[in-house]
Amino acid sequence: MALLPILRYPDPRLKIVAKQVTRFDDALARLAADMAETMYDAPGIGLAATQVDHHVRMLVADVSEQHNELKVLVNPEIIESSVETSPYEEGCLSVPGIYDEVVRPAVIRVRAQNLKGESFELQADGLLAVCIQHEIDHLDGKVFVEYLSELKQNRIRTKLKKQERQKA
Ligand code: K1U
Ligand code: ZN
Repeated sequence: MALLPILRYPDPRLKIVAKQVTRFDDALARLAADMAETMYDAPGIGLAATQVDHHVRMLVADVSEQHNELKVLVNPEIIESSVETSPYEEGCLSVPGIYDEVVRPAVIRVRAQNLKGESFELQADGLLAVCIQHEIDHLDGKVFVEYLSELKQNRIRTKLKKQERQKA
């Protein structure tokens, strides 16, 4: 297993729309294992393949307190969303140190495949629903800051550039 480098916003590769997975092979299983290791190490509660520069529709998530309920979703699709919405102060491993409120459907039903290519459905609410929607946005080339005002997005870009300069 390996830790993978995470792309930082506004890297243009975060805008690439990920492709459907058609091969359920050892390479896909290895990528899922590396993504899980990278997510736990960060630490985070989710990670999309896009964030580690692999443009395939796969995400990992674990919102459990014990970090022992890993979910791997291949080709995830939201098939139902509640009308009821709920706000959550989101973060993103590609936008370090920035947290802001995003309003999303409170409950979702998702259809996905596992690493063997078998289809399953799951219903999610609370943090899992937020996390899965955030990760599917990554697979569609969207970063959560795009829900914020242009003014906030400009401030975030300036702050991240400053962070990069201080690191160098
Ligand atoms: O997609 C990502 O960059 C991962 C992101 C997922 C996420 C968090 C919060 C709301 C929506 C989606 C993160 O994991 S950011 C880090 C984080 O939230 C966290 C880290 C350690 C413990 C608990 C939370
Ligand atoms: Zn993110």
